[in-house]
Amino acid sequence: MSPSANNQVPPPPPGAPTHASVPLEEPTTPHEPLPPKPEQQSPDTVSPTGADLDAPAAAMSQQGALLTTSTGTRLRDTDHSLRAGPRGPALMQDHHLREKITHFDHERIPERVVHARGAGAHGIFVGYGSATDLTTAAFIDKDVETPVFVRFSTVAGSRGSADTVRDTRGFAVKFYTEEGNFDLVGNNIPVFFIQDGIKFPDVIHAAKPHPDREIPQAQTAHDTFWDFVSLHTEAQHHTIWAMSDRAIPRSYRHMEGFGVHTFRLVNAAGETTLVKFHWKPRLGVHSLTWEEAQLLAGTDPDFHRRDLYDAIEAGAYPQYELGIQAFEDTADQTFEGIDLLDPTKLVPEELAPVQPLGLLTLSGTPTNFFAESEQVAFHLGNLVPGIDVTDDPLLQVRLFSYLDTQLTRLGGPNFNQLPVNRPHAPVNDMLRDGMHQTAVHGGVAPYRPNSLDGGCPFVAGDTDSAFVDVPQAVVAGAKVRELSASFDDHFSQARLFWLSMSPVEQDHIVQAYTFELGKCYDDTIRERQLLSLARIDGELAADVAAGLGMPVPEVAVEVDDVDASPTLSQVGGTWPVEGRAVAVVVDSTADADAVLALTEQLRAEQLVPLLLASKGGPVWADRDLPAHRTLLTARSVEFDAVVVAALVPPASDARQSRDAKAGAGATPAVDPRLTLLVDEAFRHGKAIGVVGDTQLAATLGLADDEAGVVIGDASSVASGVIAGLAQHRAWNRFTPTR
Ligand code: HDE
Repeated sequence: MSPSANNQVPPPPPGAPTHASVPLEEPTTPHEPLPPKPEQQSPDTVSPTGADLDAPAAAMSQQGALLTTSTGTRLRDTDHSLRAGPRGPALMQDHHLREKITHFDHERIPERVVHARGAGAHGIFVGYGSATDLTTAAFIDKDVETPVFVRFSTVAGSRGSADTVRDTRGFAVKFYTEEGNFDLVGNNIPVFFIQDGIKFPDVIHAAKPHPDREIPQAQTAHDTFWDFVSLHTEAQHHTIWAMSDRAIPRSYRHMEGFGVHTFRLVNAAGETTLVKFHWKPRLGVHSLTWEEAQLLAGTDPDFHRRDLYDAIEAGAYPQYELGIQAFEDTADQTFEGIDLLDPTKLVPEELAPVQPLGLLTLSGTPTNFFAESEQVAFHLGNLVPGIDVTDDPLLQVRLFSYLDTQLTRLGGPNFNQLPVNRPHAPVNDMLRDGMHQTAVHGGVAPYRPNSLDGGCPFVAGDTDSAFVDVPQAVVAGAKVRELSASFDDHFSQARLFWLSMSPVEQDHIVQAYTFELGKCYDDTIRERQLLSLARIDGELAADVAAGLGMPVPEVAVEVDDVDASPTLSQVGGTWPVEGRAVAVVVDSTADADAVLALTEQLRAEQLVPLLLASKGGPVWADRDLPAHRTLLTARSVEFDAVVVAALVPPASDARQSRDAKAGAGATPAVDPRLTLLVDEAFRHGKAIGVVGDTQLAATLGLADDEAGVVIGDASSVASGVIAGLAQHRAWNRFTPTR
């Protein structure tokens, strides 16, 4: 029977864009994307290795026991190219050779133009539910668990540069929330060099190596940097932070993080609050000394990366509390006279305390560094409902830059499809095609409105918890290239920072300025920077000038009177010691049982004791306990504390020709590298324990009335070292100038 005979609608002719009925009016009922036409097929949904999508994660990229080509053909040989006879030329037909070499030739992608050196980790964020009156953002609701990926970084150095250089650290967090990805792309310093993002290429050009010789790497101790910051005095506040101990953190686990800019929170009633985001490390904020940082850059350039991954592997999971400083959203967007849109200004915590929102725990190291740490793409435009941006002129430019930079770095517009960037929320965008497209989109109408795909996708309504741009009034005015006068003060907060430091920290700042300017060639640049220092503090300028052998500058401008913010100082308090490394110096004469009990006591506090002996292999003949480090391979800077359980006599390589650390002196009773280790640990203010009596300790130049030195039996030494580590350093071993 023909269809018309019983009034059935005939099927559309082949080629019609849809088999669904197409309404005259724009569709009004949202629904899931339409099913494909019956004859439409897609590639099977398998992983890049042909595994089912519900297979274990490892099988997604590698499966089967045998080597294959990238298209799954098993191979019998990958060590010999196909050639015309064993001594003949390679043959062009050797596809395996060509595939292997060609892929290798393209393994590198451009490194990040800034923050190239970094390390990422996985974790979980749990909300406290403490700010639900300020924002609708669901991930901060009580007990909501959100997976995150964090990437810590330095700014100036190349991808292979050392971790411990003096620099600002990046602290970028991607929250995979149920409402979409939220990226909080911050730094470990709460203010920035410049007020307007248009200067970013300039400040980075100045900080990067000189363009002619491409030196120095990952350092600001050179003329172009100081030329820039002395000419653009808005940089002086960030610069004094960069000259402080904040710029040489002990580890990523001991750093604060800051969103820097002011953000705007929106609650369910549409009310707004201005906020600054903070991350507070549970282990406290602690730094290296400059000498440690320099030695580490050679001894272990991966020190921070190793520390992060070792700590996670040892179960000492780094934790940071997310908090906000909240301010009324007034028309002038200022708080206590501080312009909240000026990214070179902080708000002292004494004036606006940080309110905790939730806890981040880093519990996973990457499986593949490239796929995760290299390919992660942050963007502070990745916001969720309840969090919006402000008109901070630095932030506004960043909104443009991050998306743009990924196109070059990750080779096209589909970088959010890379595994580490994929949201955990359902995605229904109308972005199509492009390089490296991995989605097989259905439908024929990726535009709105449409009637062919049933109107899909619909836009969210009032009750769908969608992102709403806050209808913030824009201050009308003429188009100008200028900042408001409230951005003009470049010095008072640099002075605030200086006055907030303890005398020891002030000495470190003097030393850092003197070191950095001392490495400049140009006297005029030094002089110009001294003029800025004089506007921060006369004594600071005088001390640095003295170190440089230059006259103390006279400034006509009076220095503002400001209150200090004691919370900015790192000195004082006691902190958890998890993940700290302790060298336990041993040889076969040490009491093995006592040493084992001591290491157990340290491990119980989640410390990492490492046995250090004069040579590798088992320390005691009757126990299977190998030395973890030797006097040749170790340097004091790798450890937070040292316990000497044996006075190791000079080993066979304790001679200058084998290990320059041994020096050229006459053969002493104790291995000179042990003496050096203890001397360095002492001058860096580290906790030092000696298992034995004061006479034995005196051989190493240690007395028991020294701060942070404990001498006694194994158990009291372990307790003393733990107590010393809790203060980070024996601060009163340093005699400050002031
Ligand atoms: Fe960035 N920044 N930035 N930045 N930034 C980048 O984006 C930029 C700024 C920060 O681990 C780049 O994907 C401009 C402030 C971090 O992957 C690039 C301006 C703060 C990271 C870029 C700033 C940051 C970046 C390079 C001035 C602290 C590393 C690669 C308007 C609040 C993220 C990339 C990661 C990375 C541009 C200023 C933090 C080029 C134009 C202020 C932590 O897009």
